[in-house]
Amino acid sequence: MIINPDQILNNNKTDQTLHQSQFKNLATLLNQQKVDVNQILQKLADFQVAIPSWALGAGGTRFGRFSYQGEPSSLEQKLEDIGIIHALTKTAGAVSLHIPWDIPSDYNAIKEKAESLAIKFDAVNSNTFQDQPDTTESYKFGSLSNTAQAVREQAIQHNIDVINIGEKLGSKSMTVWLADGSSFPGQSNFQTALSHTQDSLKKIYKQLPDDWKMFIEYKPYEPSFYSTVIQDWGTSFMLANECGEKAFTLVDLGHHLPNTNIEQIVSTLMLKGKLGGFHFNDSKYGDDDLTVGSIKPYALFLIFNELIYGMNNNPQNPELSWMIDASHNLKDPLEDLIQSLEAIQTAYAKALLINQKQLKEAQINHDVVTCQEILQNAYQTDVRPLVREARLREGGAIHPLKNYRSLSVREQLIKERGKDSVATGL
Ligand code: PSV
Ligand code: MN
Repeated sequence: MIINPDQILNNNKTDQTLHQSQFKNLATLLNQQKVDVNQILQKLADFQVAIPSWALGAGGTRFGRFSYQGEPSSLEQKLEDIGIIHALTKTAGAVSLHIPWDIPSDYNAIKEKAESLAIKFDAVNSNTFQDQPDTTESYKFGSLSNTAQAVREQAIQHNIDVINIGEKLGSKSMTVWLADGSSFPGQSNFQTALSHTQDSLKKIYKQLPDDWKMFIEYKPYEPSFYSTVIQDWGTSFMLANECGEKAFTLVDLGHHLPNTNIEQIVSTLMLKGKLGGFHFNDSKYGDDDLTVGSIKPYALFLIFNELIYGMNNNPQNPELSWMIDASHNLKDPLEDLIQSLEAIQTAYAKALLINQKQLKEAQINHDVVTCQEILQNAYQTDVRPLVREARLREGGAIHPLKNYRSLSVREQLIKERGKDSVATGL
């Protein structure tokens, strides 16, 4: 299914009058505060988030998977789903592929399809956390860190294959996330595992094209429950430094122990020019992969505050690769992704309202109360009309979710693909 821009235009007509008056009120208020509204609108329009190819179907838990009907069963259909989200939100202009789940059979056809939907190929992800039918070695006891050389070599080669696939599609980065670790004390020698991982990453890095970046993702636990080789940002940062200037740390919001100050991690990495990628999701307890902003929207706002500070003050840090990395067990995956995109834009818009000059002054004066007031005034501003206006100016829907339902997208997809189609992924 492909959404015709006229359908969106038509639907917007019903919402236009109310939206215009809400936007006008907000713009007047912001102008009084000397906020450059047009600049914020442009920043919102420019902010594009990659959709992971594995988030278009229903995810599962270890207790079961309840399929969502009309799921995409080919890469082409996955791109079409992202095309739908992008047409409505104008924020999802990229896809992040996971190999081997998404190896194209016809590269030109896939590239053409993506181009026709205004979708770019963002970071490609390798997968050495599952065994594949055509491989000889097993990753049960690790991949790049495995004590067996043959396993490490197979995993290194897989990562190189991923780079080659990404190159054919026009990707410019790869993400390495390892499930490597141990579940019982004594099972693994920490130093050996880390050394092997470092050597393996260096071998992959050697094959990285000059204009590519490598993102190294960390995670404290799961699937390993005692130790994980790349457990935290410090380990990832160290490995990225060891590899070289094209290697960076990737922060996934769900990959922290409870109450970790993620905004401070972001800030440190940007100061050191080593934050490369970002995975959005939300969580209450662990790597819950819930809809962005559904649990801790204020934390997300604080993270955006640091990201904006870094983007404005740290030329040593590259442009970031943004991606949603969530899983949908109960909701329509496309509706969930639309909600996530809305939450990202909202948090970004609120953080853009922070008067950085005033904040700095208050910090220098040790005026703690004013510091808090500045942050909370921005956070408590209802920025939804700004987000809607940014979308509208790009030809998107004022209310993407409402449009999604009124266009009966899911019903259409079920008609086209059937009730039993299942997307690849976890
Ligand atoms: C691991 O939990 C992770 O966050 C990594 O980004 C993976 O590649 C992704 O989820 C999908 O498995
Ligand atoms: Mn992730």
